Amino acid sequence: HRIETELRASLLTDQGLTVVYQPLVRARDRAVSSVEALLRWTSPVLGVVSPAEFVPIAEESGLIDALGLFVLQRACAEALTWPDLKVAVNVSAAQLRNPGFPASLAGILAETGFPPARLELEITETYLVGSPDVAERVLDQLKRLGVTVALDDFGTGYASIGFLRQFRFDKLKLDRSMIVDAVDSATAQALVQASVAVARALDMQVVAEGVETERQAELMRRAGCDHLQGWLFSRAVTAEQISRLAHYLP
Ligand code: G
Ligand code: G
Ligand code: MN
Ligand code: NA
Repeated sequence: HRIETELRASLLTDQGLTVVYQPLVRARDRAVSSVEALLRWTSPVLGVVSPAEFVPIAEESGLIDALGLFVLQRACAEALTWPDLKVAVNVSAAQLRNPGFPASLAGILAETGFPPARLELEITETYLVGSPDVAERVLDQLKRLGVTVALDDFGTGYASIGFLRQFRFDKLKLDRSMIVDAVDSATAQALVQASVAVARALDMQVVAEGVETERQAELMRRAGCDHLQGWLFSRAVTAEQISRLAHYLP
């Protein structure tokens, strides 16, 4: 596969792969509360390729381990210069299924000196459904390193109340599709409120993702979401832009 060949080359030469950061804001006052790291790739041969396209190929080809560690290492190194701002990194199911992952993560934290409490791992339910008991042990292992965990893309699949109870995520990220639907569907709105109630009962913070309009933001704030993320507030920006912004944090 062309994407696989080029991605391997970019990883080997450490060229063309960058990490950008999208701010999350506190719903109450819209102060920046954390950032999500997002991978970007400009291949010298293929041009800009979206992670939506190359991450699945990396997962199938086994490149995801190296790619995932690249993002973690880069995010930890860059975020070290931003006082008190937490950084969330997406970790794919295939990456978590590698038994060496927790040790690799511990190595990156030790090498960069990044405080584990400032790192959050975003995990999708795809990882949990296959073998929930293995997943539970791995998540416990990761949490013992001092990092926090967020359940990403909630509302798109099969995650149940039982799952939320078993896995003890620190944060629940409501998928953009739920937020879009809530604007003109009372049912969708009720589902957001119910999700917030479940999260509250389990002591999880709630994030509304993909907020693009003022109307959505206000609706999500009133529904009880703690944090908002989306183009209404900011697109993903460079590490340098985040570090400049960090001077103005509360
Ligand atoms: O940032 P963007 O909308 O282009 O991302 C598209 C998809 O790729 C999203 O599902 C996002 O979670 C995923 N993605 C972006 N960066 C990373 C990454 O560093 N690791 C993994 N596993 N997925 C990522
Ligand atoms: O799967 P995950 O939630 O990690 O995906 C995050 C993706 O959502 C990123 O690729 C990011 O570019 C995208 N994103 C962030 N904010 C918005 C938004 O307001 N609208 C849309 N359509 N996408 C967004
Ligand atoms: Mn995410
Ligand atoms: Na998401």
